[in-house]
Order: sequence, then structure tokens, then C-alpha cells
Amino acid sequence: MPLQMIREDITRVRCDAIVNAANSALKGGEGGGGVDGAIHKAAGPGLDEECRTLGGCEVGRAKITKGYNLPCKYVIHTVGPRWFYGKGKWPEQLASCYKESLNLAKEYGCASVAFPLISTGAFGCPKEQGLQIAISEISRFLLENDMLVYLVLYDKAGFQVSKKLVSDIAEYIDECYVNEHRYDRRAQRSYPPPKENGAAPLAQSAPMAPAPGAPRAQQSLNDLLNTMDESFSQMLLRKIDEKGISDAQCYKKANIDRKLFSKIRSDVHYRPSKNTVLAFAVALELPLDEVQDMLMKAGFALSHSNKFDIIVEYFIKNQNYNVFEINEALFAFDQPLLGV
Ligand code: AR6
Repeated sequence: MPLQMIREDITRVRCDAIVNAANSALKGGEGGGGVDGAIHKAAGPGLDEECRTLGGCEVGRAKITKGYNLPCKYVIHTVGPRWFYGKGKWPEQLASCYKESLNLAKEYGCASVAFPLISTGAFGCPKEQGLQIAISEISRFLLENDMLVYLVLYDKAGFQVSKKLVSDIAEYIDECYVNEHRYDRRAQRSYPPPKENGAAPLAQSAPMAPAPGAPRAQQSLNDLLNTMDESFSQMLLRKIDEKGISDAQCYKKANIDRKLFSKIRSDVHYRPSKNTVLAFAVALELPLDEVQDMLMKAGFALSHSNKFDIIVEYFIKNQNYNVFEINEALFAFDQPLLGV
């Protein structure tokens, strides 16, 4: 199951377990700040009492308690590293927080778990690197395991994709809008079509189609239906075979749920949403013309009139097929995400 990025207060997320960015004494209940303080406040005193029985927790490790008044069964407490001018083993320790918490969630049979951006508040790790470590550890885990993982990004600043990437994408969006609007203006100028020799404009001319029910039309419609093109589902399965990857590799890379994939697999005429098609196109690393082809089979197209399409197109053109990086950028531009 996939990774979802959401902007929310983690204490309100409904899932099996939420992860707490704790301190090594596990004393967030003593008027602690950040996500730790918020979790203890929402959970009530029972959480603090249980934490006191655990004997603390080392950096990079994780311990589990019940959720008490929170809308989750468990709280997984992990202790992130402190950032000290980039010195020390902080990236490995931070990666270990995600790994250990995910393994603990798995051990307790959790189907869904929510993480804050560990160590990126009071412990001072740069948000951009903290985010990259989170995404890479969670996606590595999801390649082998079925779980729904939420990465909860509390504040807008907590979600900064590389400034260079943001400015490159913003530039690309601007260019696309300019070209599109130039095109729109041209189209507006030439509408309605000029009358020639007093003839009626095309839009008002008599309908060209024969009357409904005419035998010839019916025959040709049947012919057309019999020669129907490959469907989206057929194209997807063909492309998976051509790439020589397994179904699971494909839907995991697409950040798509296994159940949704089975539905598509078993229904040749399945009508996917546009973002599902794009998620698969990205997972299959299709070039732009094939992406357009796949979209067309589901009744869609990439347009330069909306940001979502332009951002996805930007990544495809740059042959960056990492769905999590694309989602990072989509999230930064307040767009819906691929897959999920
Ligand atoms: N929901 C989701 N994310 C939040 C919330 C919330 N309610 N509140 C803050 N964040 P921090 P750390 C984000 O400081 O850096 C504690 O006091 C916040 O924007 O909570 O690991 C402990 O007791 C930031 O991106 O944790 C430790 O002593 C992220 O959560 C120490 O701070 C982590 O910020 C741990 O520091």
C-alpha cells in the first residue's frame, strides 16, 4: 500500500498507529513541546503513565504504547537525532527511526501508520533532508510490505522541495501557460469562422450525420465497435510484460494500492482516474508520447491549462520517474498526488 503526504495535525489522523518524535527520557508528558507535547495532551495522562514504565528509549530506536484518547490504537515513540551543524551520524540515526518504527508497526499488525517529520523541529535537522530521508526509508519499506503510511507535514515550511526544483517547475508552468494562452487567443480570434460568399458559418450548417437508425450507420458503428482499440487495462498489462517487471513491482512503484490494481487487472474495461493512469505511466517510465497514448485510452489528455498536468509533464520530460519526488513537488504546489 502507498505513501500519502498530508498536511494535518497528527493527533487528528485516524490510523492504527501514530509515531511520536519523542525525547530519550520519554517525558513528553511533562509539558513537552512540539509533536510530543501535542500527542500527550490529546492522549491524556494514561500515555504518560505508560511511558514512565518503559525505561526511556535510545536515539534511532522505537517503543510502543497504547493510544488512549487518541483516534489510533498505538503510539510509537521514536527518538530522533539532534542536528549539530550536520556533524555525527544523524542521517543514519534518522533513517533508523523510520525503519524501527515501521518494523514495530508491522509487528503489531498495523495496516496504517502516520509519521511526523522526525527531528525537524526542536532537534533542528534541516527539513529538506529530513523529508528526503523519511521518503526514502518509507518507500524502501513499502516495496516489501503492505501498509498505508501517512507522512504528516504540519506546516507549509515543513514541506520545502529543493528551491531549485521549485523554481524550475514554476518557470516551466509559466512557459506552458504563456504558450497555452497565446494559442487560446489565436483560437478566439478566428472564431466564429468567417462567412465566405454569404455561406452560413460551419457551426450553423445543416447536420452532416445521417438520421438515427439508418442501416448503413448501424453497420459502420458495429464495425467500429468490433475493431475497438486496446483498452487502458490491456495496455497497462502489456507494458508491464514488455518491461519485464512483476505486477507488484509496478503497482508499488506507482504508489497504487494492491486492491485497486486487482480491479484493473480483472476488468478489461476498467475506467481509471487520470491520476491513476499517470501513476502507472510514471511507474512504467513511459516516454511522453506513450503517456499521452495511455491517457487517451482512459479518455484523458495532458493539458497545459492546469498545474497538475504541467508538473507531471515536467518530470516525464526530464525522465525523472520517481513517484515520490513527483508527489513532493505536487504537494509543494498544492496539487493532488499521484497514485493513492
Ligand atoms: N502534528 C504533526 N506534526 C507536528 C505537530 C503536530 N501536531 N507539531 C509539530 N509538528 P518536534 P523533534 C512537526 O520539535 O525535532 C519534543 O519536545 C514540526 O513542524 O516535535 O524530533 C520532544 O520531547 C516538525 O516538523 O520534534 C523532544 O525533546 C516535526 O513535527 C524534541 O522535541 C518535529 O518537530 C524532539 O524534536
